[in-house]
Amino acid sequence: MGFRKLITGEALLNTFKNKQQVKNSKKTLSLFAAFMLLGTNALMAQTAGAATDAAADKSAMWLGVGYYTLLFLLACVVVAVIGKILKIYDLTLQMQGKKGINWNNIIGVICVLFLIGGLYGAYWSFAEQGTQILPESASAHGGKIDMMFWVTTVITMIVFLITQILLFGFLYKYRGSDKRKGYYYPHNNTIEKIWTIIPAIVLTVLVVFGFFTWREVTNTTDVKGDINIDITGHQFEWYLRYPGKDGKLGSSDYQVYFSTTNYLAVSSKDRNSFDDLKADTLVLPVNKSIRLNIHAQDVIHSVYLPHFRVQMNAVPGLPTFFKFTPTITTADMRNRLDDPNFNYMLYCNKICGGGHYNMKMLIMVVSDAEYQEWLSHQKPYVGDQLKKEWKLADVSPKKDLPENKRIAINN
Ligand SMILES: [Cu+2]
Repeated sequence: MGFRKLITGEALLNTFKNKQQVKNSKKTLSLFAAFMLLGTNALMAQTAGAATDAAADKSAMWLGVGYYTLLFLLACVVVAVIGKILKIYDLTLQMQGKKGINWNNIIGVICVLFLIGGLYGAYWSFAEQGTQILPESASAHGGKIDMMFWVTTVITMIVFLITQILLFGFLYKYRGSDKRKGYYYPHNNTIEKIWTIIPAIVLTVLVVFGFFTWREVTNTTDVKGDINIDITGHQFEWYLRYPGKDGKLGSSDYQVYFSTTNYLAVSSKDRNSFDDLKADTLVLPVNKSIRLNIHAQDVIHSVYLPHFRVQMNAVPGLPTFFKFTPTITTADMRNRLDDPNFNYMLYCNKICGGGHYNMKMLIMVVSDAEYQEWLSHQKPYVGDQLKKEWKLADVSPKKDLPENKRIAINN
């Protein structure tokens, strides 16, 4: 009972009038302190014991929940007690015939402090996290996407600064005072027009700017690209298929069943597929236009190459594509960033299931000569087993290289 009254703050005023209740609230506070100590000890015991089984983990979790709930309640009590102390102080001042606390001034100052703290927080996140931003774009079109990003960021930052300073500045400047009376000002058409039309124009410009940029990046009359690569998302990895010597990728067929030998459901009727190659690293020659043909076998995935400002959904049954030109080799980017361990990566950017977090692939951008060298060491997609299944023993006489002889360009 004392507990509930305490947090509502209802009893606290009486607390100072009634000795019995002072006693009660003291008891309650002591009880809280005991709980807190108990909670801390129990948590520490759990950590020290390093219990790893699930049951212990769960009980530790509930202990944590209990601990933070108590901490929150204690914080409420502290705020209520401080409030009541100030109230008593206020009343004492008034009883002595002095002016009471000017709450309007206090709240006005708190608003200004909040503004300063908030602006510092915004500055801090730019200063701290700003360094974690992606490096310069490594693709030909990436600069346009970056431009759009920066224009949007600058506009929203200007709006953020103006609105926050006006909001909290006005709260301070026009805080309650005995010297002036609030003016009832329900409506003004001019103001309504200004704050509707200006954001509408700015947003329209941003949307149109975005529309044209996206169109420029994706709508190209030459949809083929210098190199066609098939990329297929599957929970939770990516499969690659490169064109062989003919430079053409064989088509896949939705009527073909997936199997361990033909996991991309490639059509045996398309001769172009007979020399196609499989790979486990996305190796790209620099300054060549790359067309990624994007597929998915189970759920929606998303092909995301942040360093190249490329992203496109991989939708089962609906092949998509993205054409782009890498402009900076991995080695060059390592030099520019002064980071010998830097690597371009391809990620899945759709939460596609339990293994999504690890659905990634290494990308290497290399010179054309290095690319050709690497390509010559890749295994054919149509392996010996699949050749037998398709009765194609004579199609590709070149024998598969053993696994350990494949050149790892990523080292
Ligand atoms: Cu995925």
